[in-house]
Amino acid sequence: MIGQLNKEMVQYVTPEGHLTEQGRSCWQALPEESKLQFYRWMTLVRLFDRRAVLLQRQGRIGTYAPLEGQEAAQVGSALALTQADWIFPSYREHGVAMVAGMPLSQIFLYWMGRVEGCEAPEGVRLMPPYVPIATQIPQAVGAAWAAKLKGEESVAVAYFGDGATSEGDFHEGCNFAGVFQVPVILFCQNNGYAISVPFSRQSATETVAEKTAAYAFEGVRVDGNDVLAVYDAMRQAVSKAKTGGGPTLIEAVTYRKGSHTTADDAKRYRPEAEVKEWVEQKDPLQRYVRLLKAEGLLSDADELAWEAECKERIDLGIREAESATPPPATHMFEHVYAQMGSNERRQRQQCEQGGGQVG
Ligand SMILES: Cc1ncc(C[n+]2csc(CCOP(=O)(O)OP(=O)(O)O)c2C)c(N)n1
Ligand SMILES: [Mg+2]
Repeated sequence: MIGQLNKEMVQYVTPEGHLTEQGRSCWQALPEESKLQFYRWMTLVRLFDRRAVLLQRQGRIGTYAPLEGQEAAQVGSALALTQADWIFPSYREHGVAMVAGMPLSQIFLYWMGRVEGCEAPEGVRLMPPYVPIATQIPQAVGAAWAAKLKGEESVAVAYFGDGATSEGDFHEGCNFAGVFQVPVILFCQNNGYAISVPFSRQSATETVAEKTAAYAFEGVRVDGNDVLAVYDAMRQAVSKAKTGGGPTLIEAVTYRKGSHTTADDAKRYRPEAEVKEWVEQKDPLQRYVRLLKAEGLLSDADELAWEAECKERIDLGIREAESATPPPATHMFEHVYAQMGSNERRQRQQCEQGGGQVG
């Protein structure tokens, strides 16, 4: 609630896979197909992620930012959006991108360093991944303001991490969103770390959600490994924004099971017991599978069949990405400067003279 410090964490499904009281009413209102969609997307996202790490190890992609552990936060939130909504992701939001309609081949292409991986298909309102931390926040706020001025029924969502809340862009975005009451959702996946820096060294407040009290809009703290709770929090924020109720910040409390990127080693800064607890007891996919099985909606055979289908889709995505025509080397000069300096112009010329092909 506005003005209150929100430290409570909303949970609909316990780590054991049981519905809480709040969870049960949400569950009962959902059609069976939607219940299965959460599972299907989380599985596809997880298998994609594991495969991408392997491809990086084989030298077939450059660097990769793994998301395993954050599937529920991404899938639950993205499934509450429509094609009218604008998405401003960070570099770890492959799950959001997939649900939004980005083909797997293009997500692989992005991590192969290809510009084709940045351009979403027609009708998919997904920006390229933002690597400079928090820059997407004021941009999403601006897009939401534009939608409001145009009378468009859409929201803009900025996805970012806990580390981004230490940046000025976060606070400027929050301030503007609160003053102008724009239809924006600030979706923070608090995975506990900004690379090696724990949340306690980034923030004097215990939670991200409570920070919105200073900007006079609602902050909601939700169990980010609980797909149902995330979906419902996002659904409510979207509906509020579309009916003139203004911004919401959602803090999804989660954990990345692996390293920050394939260039990092998380063992050097995270206690083993902490990792073990999140991996073995709080896993978002296992928790949801337990619920589906207890409710008789999923069998072991269904699971195997869906995993096989995911594998086929991922294989196809890799084949498509790897068979894309290699770019001319001169591509490295594109999309960086509006006007190139004399050094870059000279280097580009040399590159062209050298044949301009790579790969
Ligand atoms: C403006 C800026 N400063 C520093 C970096 C280097 N950097 C890359 S990722 C990262 C940590 C971000 O942590 P968080 O926002 O929690 O997101 P997470 O990676 O945990 O998803 C930093 C500091 C950057 N990309 N941009
Ligand atoms: Mg983080």
